[in-house]
Amino acid sequence: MTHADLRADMLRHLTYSFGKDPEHAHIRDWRMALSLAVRDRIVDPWFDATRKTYAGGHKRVYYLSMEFLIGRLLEDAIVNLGLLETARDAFADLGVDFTEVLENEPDAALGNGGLGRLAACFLDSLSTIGCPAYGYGIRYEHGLFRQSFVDGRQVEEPEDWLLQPHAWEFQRPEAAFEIGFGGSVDESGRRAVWRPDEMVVAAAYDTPIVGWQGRWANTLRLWSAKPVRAFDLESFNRGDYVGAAAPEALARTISRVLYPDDTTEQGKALRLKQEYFFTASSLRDVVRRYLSEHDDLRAMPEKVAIQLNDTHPAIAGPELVRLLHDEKGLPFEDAEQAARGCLSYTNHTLMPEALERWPEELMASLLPRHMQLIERIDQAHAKANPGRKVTAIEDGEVKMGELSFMMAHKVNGVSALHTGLMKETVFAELNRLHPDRIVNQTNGVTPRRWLLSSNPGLSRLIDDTIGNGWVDDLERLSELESHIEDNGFREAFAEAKASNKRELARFVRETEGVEIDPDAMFDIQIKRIHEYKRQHLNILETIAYWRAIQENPDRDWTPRVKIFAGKAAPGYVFAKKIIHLVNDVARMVNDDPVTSRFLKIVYLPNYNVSLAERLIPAADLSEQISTAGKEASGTGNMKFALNGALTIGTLDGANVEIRERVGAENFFLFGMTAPEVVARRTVANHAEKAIAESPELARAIGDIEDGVFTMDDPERYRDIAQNLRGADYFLVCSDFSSYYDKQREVDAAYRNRDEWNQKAALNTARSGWFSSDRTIRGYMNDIWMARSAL
Ligand code: GL2
Repeated sequence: MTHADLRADMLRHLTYSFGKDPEHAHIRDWRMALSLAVRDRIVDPWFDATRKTYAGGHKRVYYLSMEFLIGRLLEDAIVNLGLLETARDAFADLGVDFTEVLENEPDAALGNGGLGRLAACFLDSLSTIGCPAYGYGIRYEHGLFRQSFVDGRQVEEPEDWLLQPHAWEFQRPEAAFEIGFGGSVDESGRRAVWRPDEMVVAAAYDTPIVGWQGRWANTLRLWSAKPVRAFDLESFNRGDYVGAAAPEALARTISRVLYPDDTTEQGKALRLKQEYFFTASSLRDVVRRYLSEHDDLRAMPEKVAIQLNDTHPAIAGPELVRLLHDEKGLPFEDAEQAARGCLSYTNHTLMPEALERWPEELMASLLPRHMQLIERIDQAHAKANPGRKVTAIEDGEVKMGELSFMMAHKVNGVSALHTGLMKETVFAELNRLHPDRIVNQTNGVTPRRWLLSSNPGLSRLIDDTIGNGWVDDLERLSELESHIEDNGFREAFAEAKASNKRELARFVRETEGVEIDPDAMFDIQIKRIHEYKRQHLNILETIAYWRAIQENPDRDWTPRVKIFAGKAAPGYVFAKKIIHLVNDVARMVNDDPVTSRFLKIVYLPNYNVSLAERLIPAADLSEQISTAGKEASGTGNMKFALNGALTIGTLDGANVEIRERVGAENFFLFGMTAPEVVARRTVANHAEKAIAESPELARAIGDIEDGVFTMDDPERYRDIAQNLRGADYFLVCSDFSSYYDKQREVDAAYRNRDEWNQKAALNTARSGWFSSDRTIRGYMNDIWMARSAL
């Protein structure tokens, strides 16, 4: 396709799809026109993929996820179709700024963080590999809230990406299911019959997801909740206009908002409704599709693999048993076996407060038949495993992790360390009873978005050095290693980074009004705010460094810019305080005439996928400093290493594997190991002792307590200081010295810029294993028994 063809297609859409004269087109009109022109190119490969799947009788993978954090889709599609230059040229002809067009697209923020972004990377890899697959989720009207700061405090505003027409989806009025809630179970007949007393319609919206070079495209099918009857005419005629619109409002509530918290479980009825809503519609769709080609439901596992992304869709176990047993008439045992043959479950966290448990009472009132089936599944498990202690129901609650485990043929963790801990802790007994069930699949990230498209400078250099085979075979980055000795290559590598940093400095100046020096070290921590991720460890170290510079301003300090971004759950008071603290410290430090040559702090608001794409390519140092044993994997850590940042981190999650691969000498390790963390917690007054041993830490905490950063309100951070001096569950104090000292090693290392560049380039060259293509192949071989249809 030439740029003239693309331009003609855009002009046609502008005119005939949107009724706009090019003379009066806004950036948004151009963006929509380009999106439709690009989408047109995806439809044929998409249809082809569906035809091939049917014709070849291929097994299909169904990825059920409450979250798909896909971000912008236009550039991704353009890059995968190889149309980047074509589109750039088409806009040059038209005199329209292409970058502005791309940046006009709102982020689809249908996820909280790593778990949702992983699902999006998996979609890209499934299509690139040509594995027939569907992503199933919820079409939230409001994705993750928009964050801004007022006097340094986080303020949340609703996100409304669907207020404008969405270019990528196709509505499927024919694919709709009625989903019930509540009611009773009639057991008078041969089969139990559930009679719900509330019904909503699940309506499907399909987005094609095209893989690298347009060879294959899968479908992301998102469900939107609608009323069975849109409008209550009777109420309207009575003059009750609010009542007339009530059915619509009530039904729509289910797919209205994404819950903005991924680390605590609040057991809200609406959340359980959301979970059942999308799981039940997806499973009905799966069974319908299977029966359109086959008739033996017992053989379903040969053609159907269903992955549960965390326990959010865990109700899939009982629901699939219900469909096969109650509705299709299979004996319970056969239904259970067929369901288990299809289902597998990914665990993403060991933190007890994040593991879902639902009150039996709530489950029984919202899903009465499912509650009965959960009991039956649990009893069957007890019978098959005499003497077992573990149960799916305990203290009046249904434990969704245990239920998922019992109903899955495979259960996986997301990094080697996490999978090991899963076996030893949360699922210790279940692992003993089913020793082959738990497997590891270390997370990965798509190189199309996280290198090729977000870091064009570095990508070009890699292409010029080893060709472009790395894009769908990322391990080929290892071919770069032999070039690292070459001065010319190292300089070009350094220049790609420097150019990304200059671009970020411009962005920070324009959006925040803060001047940062592109020659300083860019030290970046971007992720959700949580005590276990320890942004407060980072800011304490920053305060200590600031004091050290103040005391000795004539020393030759290594200039740094500390960059933070990330949202706190609206109800997570401590996390919000951490944000406020960072902003307060930033204000003081950035204005300090003595130190500001050496140290700047920037907290960028509204962290999302697009901002990550801007920040990661410009990083020198990646902060991965969670309390060991708490971060299941991390995926940001992989994106940074791939883009040539060095990591400062603990032995947690995938950091362990990153360090193994990039080499211990190219990774700044600090802190306690997971077993040391457990032991340290038993030491009386561990925090107090750590503070007594570190004058830097004592002073930093003292500064916070004395109101150095909060002259207007010295009490503001009392509770943070108290927490640090007291329980300090996440061991910020105990890891402080090790972290502070390691940061000084980082300073020294950064001064030898050539050696640093070499280490950075080695990080890129050795990160090929962290491609989500590798992860997906692992799932296909070890869990789904699925093959590429290409
Ligand atoms: C998470 C884990 O916290 C994170 O370590 C992991 O990388 C991702 C993806 O496996 O899953 N679990 C979770 O609930 N969220 C995560 O990011 N939100």
